[in-house]
Amino acid sequence: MASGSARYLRYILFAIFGLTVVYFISSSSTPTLSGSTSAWTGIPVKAGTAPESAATGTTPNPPPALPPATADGARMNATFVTLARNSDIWEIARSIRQVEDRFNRKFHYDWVFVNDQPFDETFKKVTTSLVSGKTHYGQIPKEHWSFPDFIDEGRAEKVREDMAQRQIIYGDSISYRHMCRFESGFFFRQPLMMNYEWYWRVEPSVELFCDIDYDPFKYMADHKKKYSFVLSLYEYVETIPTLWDSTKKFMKEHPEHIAEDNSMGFLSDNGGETYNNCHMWSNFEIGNLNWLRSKPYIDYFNSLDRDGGFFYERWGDAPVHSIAAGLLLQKDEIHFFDDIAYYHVPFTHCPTGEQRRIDLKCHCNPKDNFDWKGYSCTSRYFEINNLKKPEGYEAEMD
Ligand SMILES: Nc1nc2c(ncn2[C@@H]2O[C@H](COP(=O)(O)OP(=O)(O)OP(=O)(O)O)[C@@H](O)[C@H]2O)c(=O)[nH]1
Ligand SMILES: [Mg+2]
Repeated sequence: MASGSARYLRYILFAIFGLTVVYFISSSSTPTLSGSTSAWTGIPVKAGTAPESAATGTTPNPPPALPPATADGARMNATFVTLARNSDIWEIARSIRQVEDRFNRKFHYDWVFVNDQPFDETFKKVTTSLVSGKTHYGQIPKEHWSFPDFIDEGRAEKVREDMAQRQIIYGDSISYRHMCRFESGFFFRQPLMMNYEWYWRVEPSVELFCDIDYDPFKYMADHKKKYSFVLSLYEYVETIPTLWDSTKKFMKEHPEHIAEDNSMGFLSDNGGETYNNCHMWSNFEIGNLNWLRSKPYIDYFNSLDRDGGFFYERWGDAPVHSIAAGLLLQKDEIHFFDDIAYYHVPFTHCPTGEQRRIDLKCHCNPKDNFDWKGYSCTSRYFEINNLKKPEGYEAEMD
């Protein structure tokens, strides 16, 4: 009896010990939201990874189910950014869904939305539900979305009337001009953007056609890239008749800002005498915000802004960003993301090469690929950078 009781006691002690071990193991793997460590990865979060406050609100999302799948688990100090109106909600919802499905559901980067008007509840509710990172909503200050005092509004109005008559696309629009000026000179200095180092611009109604299983922000940082593109083309010259004259004036005034090994060969066919109108399409961009906030870029933007072409012509942010990247950056700081397959009406970038498209699970039609067509400037990029064009490009030329 006595030895039987001792055996029972031993069983009970073993059971208590076992339960205690199980308890400690399970409680130490339960995520905790406090401290400076990522709750889901155990990886220390870099200071300034995300802004703490928003100009008009921040909506935290529930914790993601999966840890970020970057190569070494490190997260970049990066965000998506979208300029949109409340009426763009269903078009931007489609873009977000694509970006999430192809990339961000594995990475959970934040998304900053900016607007010249306050965002409404529907916009915030729907976008927050779709983005797997944190969402932030900001209103653009008046001085970044209005005529500067040095602009003659009467002259600007006459230009709009004339462009309307000549049926130049968006030629009669004031808001389109504010948009182009904002994207050229101000989006990267909004309070919500100031804590980030990298951005990925997304517009309404764009499509992504292939899986992106690595972190393009990290790729940019690791390879010392500052600006990137997927589509390039010739600008509609009627919208920028004097942009190159203004640029040449800037180059003369600020030779110290011009990079030695620049991409002038992409922008000009005669060593800089005239502009060939080639630009990288800025509705897609992954880039470095510190470069846009640097003195060379700001000096260039201020010089263009003073010359008035955002209002006296209809300068687009795409040629402005491209000329800046082409002249102020070393040519190897500009990256072509061949593996990011993309559509913005009316052009498609679909990677060349069947095996590549299969590997990336692409669903674009290779016939739609714009890269090697006559109106694309991507060949020039390959030529000035001595890059080998992918096998099979000749078959996609027309
Ligand atoms: N808040 C706000 N956003 C705008 C306004 N106009 C354009 N946008 C945004 O600015 C970006 C560029 O505008 P788009 O109308 O797409 O210009 P686009 O790409 O040259 O022309 P589309 O071929 O029509 O797409 C988009 O993200 C728009 O949602 C505006 O007046 N207010
Ligand atoms: Mg657009």
